[in-house]
Parts: sequence; structure tokens; C-alpha cells
Amino acid sequence: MSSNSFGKLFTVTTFGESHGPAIGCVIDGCPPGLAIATEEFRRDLDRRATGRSRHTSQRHEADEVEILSGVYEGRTTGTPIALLIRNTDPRSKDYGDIAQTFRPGHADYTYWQKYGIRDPRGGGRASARETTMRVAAAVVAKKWLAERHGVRVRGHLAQLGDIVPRGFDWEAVEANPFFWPDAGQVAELERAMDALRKCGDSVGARVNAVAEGVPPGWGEPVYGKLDGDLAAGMMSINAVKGVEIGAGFAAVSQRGTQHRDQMHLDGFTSNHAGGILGGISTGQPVSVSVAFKPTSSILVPGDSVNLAGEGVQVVTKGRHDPCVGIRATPIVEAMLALVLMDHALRHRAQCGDVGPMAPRIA
Ligand code: EPS
Repeated sequence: MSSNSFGKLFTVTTFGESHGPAIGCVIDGCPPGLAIATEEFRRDLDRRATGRSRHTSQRHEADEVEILSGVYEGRTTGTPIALLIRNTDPRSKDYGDIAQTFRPGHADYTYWQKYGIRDPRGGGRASARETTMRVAAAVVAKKWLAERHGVRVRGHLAQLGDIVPRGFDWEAVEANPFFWPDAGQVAELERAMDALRKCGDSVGARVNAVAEGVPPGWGEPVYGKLDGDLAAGMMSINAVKGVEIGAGFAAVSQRGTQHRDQMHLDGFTSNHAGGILGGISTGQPVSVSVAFKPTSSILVPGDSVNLAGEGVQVVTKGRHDPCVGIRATPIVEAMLALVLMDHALRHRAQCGDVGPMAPRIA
């Protein structure tokens, strides 16, 4: 299978299947001299991991990262950084039936049609397990972006089914298992998820992420626009069906007088552009919003066909997330950081001598 790499100068290649011996990634193009230690991967890997609350998959993976290359005496050397995480808790017998059928709404059918062979155990390469390595690679990107440019990337759940946040507080986000910005609604979310699990169904979600401190100038028109690469990066995450930058689809019903972000030397008056104009960062926060579909692996029977071409009813047992969006905040942050990192290096390569231009909006 091709297309397992992304990024031009900060290139990330991931490999591995959900129930194989291990998953891993190779980061090529990381600047040398960045201090990085195994412990620094812990926080984001834990934020994304399964089994950390009753509302996500109960597969229990340690997600211990091993740094195999590219780091010497605690610093990146500029050579490829290989990271490995061993799979320790697969339960392949759950997938015995799925090997003979296709889950409605899952990539089972398209992988079969494309490759003529598939590893059905845990969804194989189509499993959300793969996102672990993007989060690991982004630990390196987030650190470099923060140290070199003061960039801060963070995200939160912005909708779960029909529930939307009533209030907003960044501090609340890390204090509950939903990455929800209003602490007063956590009990309501728990009730909704408990009811959903009981009826064996799943639900979609929206995740928002923002990068603050991005300087103006990142992004390469025309075919390497920052928003274009962000959309492609977000769309590469499992279960993603929609991506918005800034005002996104709300721009459809806006007037020009409303949408334009008016400029004064001491700042823009709004940020409907989501920090990107003409595919290039403006210096405002880069904001992205991502729609996740409901998980296709559910207990409610659905119509499908089996390998013999017979009509069948599919019920998916096993340890599935009733809402993949709940664990997706660190993944969206990761893709935002990885795309920005690549563009930071690309901007430096072509335009590093241009320097800050006057006037610059604060
Ligand atoms: C997944 C199905 C479940 C999840 C898995 C993603 O795997 P299994 O059926 O093997 O328990 O646990 O997520 C992870 C293991 C992870 O680390 O994110 C799927 O179908 O995508």
C-alpha cells in the first residue's frame, strides 16, 4: 500500500496494523539539536489512549514508546527518528465473523475491493490504532514549534451528537474525559454516553483545534496552501467527514461586510479567516473544526453481504468506541501541529531571508 507518508520537509511515515506486533513511525527531516525524551510522549499518548474512561474502547494498551533512532544523548541528530509502540492487548477472536462479512459504514468493503485481501483483525490498517503514531510524531513537532516560534496548539470537543457547549473554559477541557470546555455539562455527557452504550448505538462529534502564535507567512500557494494541507491532514484521520477553517460553512450565509476581518495596526477585529488568507498564515490563531462520523462497529444489527455474496445481518461485538470523537482531540491537535511544522520548515527554506515585513499587524 502506498501513501503512508505525509509532509514535504518534516515527513512522517506510519506503519503497522491494530493487531500486528507493533505500530510505528519514521520522522524524516526533524531539525537537529531538539531535546526529546521518552517521558515527553506520555501525556499526549495517554490523552488519546483507549481504556482511560468507561466512555471509550476498553482495550488496554500501555502505549509505551521506544525511540529506535535519530536521538543521541537526548537530542535529535537530524537523522530519521523511528518510534515504535508494541501492541499488547489485541483480542482477534472478536473479529472472527467480520472476516467473512463487511460492516456497513466501515472500510472493510473498500479495502477488500481495492486490495483483494485484508487483515480484518481490529480493522487492520484502517483501525484508529494508527492515529497513535501521529500523536507520537506530533510530540516532536509541538515541542519544536513551541521552542522555536512560541506556537501553542490545543483543542477540545465542540459537539457530541446534539449536545453543544454552553460555556467555555480551557481549564475545564483537560479536567474531564471528554475534552469538554464546560465542566457543568460533564454529567449530562456521561448520561448521554451511558444511554448510548446501553442501546448499542454510536454517535458523531465535532472537534475544534487552534494554533496560537503562528507567525504570518506559512503556507505555499497554490497547491500547498496551509488550509489545503490542513484539510488533507484532517481528512486523513479515521472517521472524519468534514473540515472547516475559520468560519467554514457559516461563510455561505455571511455578507462580505461581516466575514472580512478588518485590520488595524493593533490587531484584526475578528478571525473568520481562521488565521489563513490566500493559503498563507496571517499571524492570527489558525483554527480548524473537524466532523467525525458515528462509529460503524455497533451492536445494532445492520444489513450487509458476506464474502459469498449472500445478504446477512451484521452485529459488531468487541471493544469499540461509541463515539470516536471523544478520543480525537489529541489527534486533531497532532495533525494541526504536524502540518504547521512542515510549513514552518518549508517557509524557512524558501523565504527565510525575507524577514518580518512592515506594517505587521499585532
Ligand atoms: C478500533 C477498534 C478497537 C479500538 C481501537 C480502534 O480495537 P479492538 O477491537 O482491537 O479492541 O480499541 O483503538 C485502539 C486500539 C487505539 O489505540 O486507538 C477501530 O476499529 O478503529
